[in-house]
Amino acid sequence: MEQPKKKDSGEGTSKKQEQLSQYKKDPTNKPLTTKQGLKVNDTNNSLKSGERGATLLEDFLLREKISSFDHERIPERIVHARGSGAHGVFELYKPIPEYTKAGIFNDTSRKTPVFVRFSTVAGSKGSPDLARDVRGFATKFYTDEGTWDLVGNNMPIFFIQDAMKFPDLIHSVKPEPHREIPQAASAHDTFYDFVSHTTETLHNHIWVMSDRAIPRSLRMMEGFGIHSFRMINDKGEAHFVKFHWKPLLGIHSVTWDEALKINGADPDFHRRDLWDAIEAGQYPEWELGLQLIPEADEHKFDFDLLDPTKLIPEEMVPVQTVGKMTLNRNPDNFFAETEQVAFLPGHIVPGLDFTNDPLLQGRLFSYRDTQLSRLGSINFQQIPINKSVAETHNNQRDGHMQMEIPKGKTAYFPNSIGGGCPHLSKIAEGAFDSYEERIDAKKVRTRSESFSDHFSQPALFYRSLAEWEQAHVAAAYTFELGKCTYDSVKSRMLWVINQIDEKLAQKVAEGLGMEVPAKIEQPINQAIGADADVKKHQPGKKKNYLDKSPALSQANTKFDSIATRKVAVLVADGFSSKDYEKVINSLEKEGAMLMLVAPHGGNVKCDKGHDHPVDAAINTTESVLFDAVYVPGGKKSVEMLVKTAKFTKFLNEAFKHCKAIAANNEGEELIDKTVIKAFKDDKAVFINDSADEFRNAIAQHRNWDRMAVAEEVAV
Ligand code: HDD
Repeated sequence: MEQPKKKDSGEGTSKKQEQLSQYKKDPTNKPLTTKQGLKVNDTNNSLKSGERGATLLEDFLLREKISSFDHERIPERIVHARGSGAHGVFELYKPIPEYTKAGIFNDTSRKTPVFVRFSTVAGSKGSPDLARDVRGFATKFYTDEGTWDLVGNNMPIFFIQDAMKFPDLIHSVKPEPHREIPQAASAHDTFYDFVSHTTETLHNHIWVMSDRAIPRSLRMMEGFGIHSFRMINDKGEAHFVKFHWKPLLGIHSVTWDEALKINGADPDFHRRDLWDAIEAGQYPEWELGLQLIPEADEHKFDFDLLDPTKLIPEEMVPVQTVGKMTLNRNPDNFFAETEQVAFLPGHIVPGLDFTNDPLLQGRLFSYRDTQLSRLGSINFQQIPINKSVAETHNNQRDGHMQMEIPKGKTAYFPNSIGGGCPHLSKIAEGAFDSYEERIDAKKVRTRSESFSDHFSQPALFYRSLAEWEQAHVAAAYTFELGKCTYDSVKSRMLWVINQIDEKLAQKVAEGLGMEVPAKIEQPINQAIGADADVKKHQPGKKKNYLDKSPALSQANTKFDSIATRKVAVLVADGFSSKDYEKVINSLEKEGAMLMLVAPHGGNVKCDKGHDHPVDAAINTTESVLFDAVYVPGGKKSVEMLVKTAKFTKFLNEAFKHCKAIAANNEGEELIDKTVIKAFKDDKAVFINDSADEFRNAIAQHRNWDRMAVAEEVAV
């Protein structure tokens, strides 16, 4: 397959890339050495006393090699262990000095280097990519004023309101401790036991039941900073701000049936997809959007801006687009970069600040703490991927793996022996100063009553979805609860879902073969301290301050591009080169990736006798790895395809997953062997139609109108 021309990868063009290049090592034409630089003559045999003799302790080559190997692993992240990263750049569209003095938001000529790590939350490092889960979306901006980390997710809210509950949440969703089952899955008793008792989780939870939890690509999902942060201008005035990443390719997902199958066919599906797109020069892009709220409007909403389980509907506060991020370079080494990168919500720059969101406040402690056990030293910020591009000087000293050589006699402040250096900076010179927020309160261990509305926003989300999306949510609840074994847990969940939407609860109850309970025995929300007035903290009655928020539905995303869409072309020897070229010319010029799937590997010959390299032999691939399927004509080719059952399965499955399917001339004979025969008038099935129509259907991502019949297809 011809690859689109690779754009400039940006290598060496940013301060960060220049800095990283000092640490890179290339073994080409270099001798193998020990870690201390000795050239090695034999790395296959240990030193022995005699040919068949015992190995000698003296063998430092053996000891160094084995010992280094023994210590290759570091603890995986307790959450977000499975991840994929990429380098890129952030560019500002327009300065916003009225909101913030941060350099990154004031200088449109800057190309701020970034490193982004996407992740799943619950699974281990080697877990499959298509788990039903939240996706982490963490961005490290290497700004001239210091590193800023925006450590967000692909959903705009979080499960819990107070960091104190984070270990409970994570312990409930992780594999159950007695037998370490299930891996990378929320569908088990302990998670639903927790969720059903902790109704603040419901909003994030219903997002996880939606298609947002099974993205088609990391490049096709939104990102959110979640918390309300603060932007501060040079007059010291503050605005609350919520950060949004909007993917230029739109927000698209796979179906649950596909997700399950992709996890078997290619557990690295998302990681590979991100890597391949960047290698092909099809750089993923997101626009950065801001929702800004003047400090004076803090209490104007029906919810609390400090509550991370609430979003601000875009229809109430529009998202202003201020810049664009492009990921244009794959890492050179997974461990050195993607594994060792350390994000800290506490990494901010002048012009930005935190709020009192109690989840954010706890995060400010947790991330630094976790890096100490994960990376092993207070010097983790000296690891190349974590190193600031702004110069660093301070009196913090020593520790494991100190990589720098701080000169001078003094390591304290104030000093006169060292000339008072490193010296303090004035705020006008760019020093960080915290926003002067007035706090005058009693010290209390409690939850604000303004956080107790747990049902309004999950209901708003559900109401805002298209019918097909709602059907997916119902199926997801039914699947997840169907995997639970405690009736008490399932019943409590049904009561809780009923508070969101009665018809939804009814549908799930039918799937479980249970009744929706009219009431529950104990108070649901036990997330408050034992002495607290539990009644006071029961979730309040659902409010309706906005009927629908269209921005929440994937039905309203972008459907204009077919860039990077993978189209399987089913061929055998003798396929029609005329048919093939017509389609390939139309789709490839817009960046779609056509891949030849044939009965065998190697080459296939078209009817003109030319060899075409096969991208995948049918026994090594599955239709779930593609976005659309095309069958060109060619008598001999189609006769061969018809004989191989896997091609029929391939098409049936693509049909089941509502994908665009096209065939020309004899290609129709293969279609006639599949369920598609009865659905040739489907709006995403094209028999001898124009390549443009096929293109438009691919851009639509899926034909969800097909869903009802597609569900009946048994593959
Ligand atoms: Fe967290 C990692 C996102 C709440 C404690 N978190 C981590 C990562 C992401 C998030 C994307 C992976 C970063 C990477 O790629 O290395 N976490 C969130 C979001 C939250 C959130 C969006 C809520 C809005 N997290 C949260 C709380 C706590 C933590 C409340 C603890 C009190 N998170 C961690 C951690 C991790 C982490 C244990 C594991 C690895 C790491 O930090 O570096 O400290």
